[in-house]
Amino acid sequence: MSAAQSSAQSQPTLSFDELKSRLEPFEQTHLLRFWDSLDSDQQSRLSEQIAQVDFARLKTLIEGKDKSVDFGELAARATMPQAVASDGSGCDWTLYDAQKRGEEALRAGEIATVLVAGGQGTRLGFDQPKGMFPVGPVSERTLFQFFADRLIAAGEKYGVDVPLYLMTSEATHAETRRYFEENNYLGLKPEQVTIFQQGTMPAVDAETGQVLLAEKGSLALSPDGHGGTLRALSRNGCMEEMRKNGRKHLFYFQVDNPLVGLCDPVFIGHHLLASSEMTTQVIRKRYPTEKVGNVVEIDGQTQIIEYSDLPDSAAEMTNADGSLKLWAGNIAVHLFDLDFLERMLEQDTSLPIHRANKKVAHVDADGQLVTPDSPNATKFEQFIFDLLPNAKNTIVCEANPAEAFAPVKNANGAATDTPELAQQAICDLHRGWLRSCGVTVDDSVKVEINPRFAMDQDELCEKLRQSGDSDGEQSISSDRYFS
Ligand code: UD2
Repeated sequence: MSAAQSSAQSQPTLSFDELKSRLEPFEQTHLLRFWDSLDSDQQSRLSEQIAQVDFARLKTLIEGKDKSVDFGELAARATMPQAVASDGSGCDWTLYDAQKRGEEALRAGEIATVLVAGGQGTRLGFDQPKGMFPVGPVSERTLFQFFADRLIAAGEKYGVDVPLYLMTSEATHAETRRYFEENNYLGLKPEQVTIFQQGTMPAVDAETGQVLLAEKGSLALSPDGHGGTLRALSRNGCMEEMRKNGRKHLFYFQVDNPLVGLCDPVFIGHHLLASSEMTTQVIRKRYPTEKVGNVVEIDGQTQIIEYSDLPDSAAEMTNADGSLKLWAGNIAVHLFDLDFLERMLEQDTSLPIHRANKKVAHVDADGQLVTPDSPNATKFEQFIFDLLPNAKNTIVCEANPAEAFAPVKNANGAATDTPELAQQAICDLHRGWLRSCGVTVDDSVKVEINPRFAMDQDELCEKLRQSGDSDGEQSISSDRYFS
């Protein structure tokens, strides 16, 4: 594993008086309420946590004095961004050109990848890091293994080791590291994988704005959202390392989508041929309130209105022909130019803050642990996609959800985004590939193709032809994993 890891840098422990004078102007001195009962380790942890909080900025957020946005109003005047369709229409070059250009960049080792995996998968009801969820319909491969296999396959195809930067949070870091270490980096080279931890933001009492204590000697901290990725990459030396190793573009994806087109040369090629600084992959939303951000154009700038910020009435707006107005759903696949990210870091471009009302356990003034059963706290998060309006020549590329999007979000039994539905989508896609190669396969048969066997339909047909397994003669009658 490369050197970068946890973000915490130890600071000298501040005295009670120093801490008090830091907190006083912001009316947060209650954080020292239990100071005298803490041992010296606990005191230094609390001191370190307090030293890392920008209380002036937090005050602005608590008071709501940062930009407040009327998303309904924005959506009403939004237009749709020009999108390159999956058949290649909507741009001045061909799919073939895009593929060649993307492959060139991959072969030249210009592409790095970043996987954001700091979330806790609460909705899925899985108590390990979500990447460890076994999603393979036949193989039971985990989500992490899906991504590793795809990177290995791309590496073999293009003759390079594509680096994986994997962002965790305090909740997922140790277990994720252990999982990679104990499983031989899932076949990747250890030096190809960098596991680093994202930053945190304190949770505050929704009524009073007071920062909550998770314990007598510890703030209630939560991950700062994937908007913290850029800061965390920089703090952990990953930006520098990428630069040193000649990387120019960063492929961003998230942990829950086994069908992600990781390192898809066509997507990379579109980005490069458009001279885009940030390119986003979208799907045509399947229903108005689908839980994906809405990619829109407002005042000439591409941006994303998150589903949770968008009133249903705006999500349901239609065009004269009855089609959905806000059709372009963000599937959290972005390609960034490293130059752009470095410029954003230099300018210290502050991403907007998004608020979420959550249940946060905390100790009260008497030192008693309170476990609320309704939301009591405000958490603050930043979103990486809010970088979009800052990027030049942004383009949006449409993908077919059946080929590129099967997120695992909710436990089986829910109506959408469950493991069962993702497994079905994987089997449907791979059955389709097999049939296109002339193989007969019944709908009831589960099939799964490891990208190390074939990355796409064309590779699969070629592979089957070589092994004499196709030409309409073969039929598959029981579940099969091609690996
Ligand atoms: C996300 C997108 C949404 C759409 C959808 C597609 C956001 C805010 N929204 O919705 O627009 O693209 O996915 O599936 O992202 N994560 C961290 N650290 C954090 C918070 C999140 O690493 O502090 C990771 C998390 O592990 C996951 C990803 O970010 O990989 C998305 O987080 P989520 O599951 O909370 O987002 P979701 O499904 O509401």
